[in-house]
Amino acid sequence: MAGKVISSGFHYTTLPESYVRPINDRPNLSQVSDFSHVPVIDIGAGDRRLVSKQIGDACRRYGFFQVVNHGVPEELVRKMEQVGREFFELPVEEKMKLYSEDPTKTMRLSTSFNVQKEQVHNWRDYLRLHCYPLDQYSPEWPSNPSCFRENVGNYCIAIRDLGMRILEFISESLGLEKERITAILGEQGQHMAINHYPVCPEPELTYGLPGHTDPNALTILLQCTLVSGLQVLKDGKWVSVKPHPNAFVVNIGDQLEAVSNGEYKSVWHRAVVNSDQPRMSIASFLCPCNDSVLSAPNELIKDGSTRVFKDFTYAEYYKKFWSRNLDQEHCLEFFKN
Ligand SMILES: O=C(O)CCC(=O)C(=O)O
Repeated sequence: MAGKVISSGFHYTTLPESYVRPINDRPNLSQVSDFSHVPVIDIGAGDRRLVSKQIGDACRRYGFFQVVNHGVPEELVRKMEQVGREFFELPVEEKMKLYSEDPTKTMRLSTSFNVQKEQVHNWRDYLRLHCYPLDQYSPEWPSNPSCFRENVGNYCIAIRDLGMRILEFISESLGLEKERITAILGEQGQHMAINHYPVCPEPELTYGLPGHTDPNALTILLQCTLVSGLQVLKDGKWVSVKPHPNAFVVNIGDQLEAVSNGEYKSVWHRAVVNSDQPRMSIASFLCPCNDSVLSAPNELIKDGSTRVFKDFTYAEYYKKFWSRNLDQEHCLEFFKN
């Protein structure tokens, strides 16, 4: 079992065979440009109409944006990063106590993406946590490092609040009442993936995470330590999203694409690795309530437009998502009318 995670302390000089992608499925890093146009939106600016317009434009054109002046205290972010780093520095035997390949588990350390389904592995270890309701889930989180639960819990509360504020802006940007989208999503769950990408001996041959879209509603990503790695598909080309100091990267997940009747896109993105330094990213996912029906509100079906997607529950969607490999066709395709 201990051989399964790559953050084992072992120093790799070549990439193990099971991580090597076929030639037509490699990151082609030299062809990736820096994305200078990632909208960076000051969401504390005060002018609600302007902020929701900027967010709406970003959702329509890119499916993602960065937010600054977001109200999440820097101290909370620093403590979250620190405890995430300390966790992955623990001895491998300690970490492996939490290892599982079962995606239905509410707390687990794992590796790659879906080890039991995929053909080629990804250069990533991750700690996946359910985070809401906090009182229900935090007692099962790692107790080592000792401040893990406190630091992660405080971060989760602040991120959830930020996510709800962003969803209100998104709702308004679609011309809907502020609470309309959150009402459709129901009592939302919250998950977190602390992604650790160790130094990779041959980054040209593999991915940290291959291209995928997110199955949830909204993702709030912290790119730690300002090491680049996130890339987004824009107009058919992969572009790098350079970390912006004190910013979170926000992207629309599949459920917001469905609820917006396809107006906002859940974009393909991926993580690449590098041979110089490890990288950590912390993804927080807001997920609709399991039995919420993800259906675009009638207000959005106008001027002769039709419903792009069938009605489905989040539980149905999530099951389908995890039954597949990550980089197959867009999971929403299965739910189109
Ligand atoms: O590490 C990153 O920048 C991307 C992470 C990601 O896409 C994910 O956790 O789903």
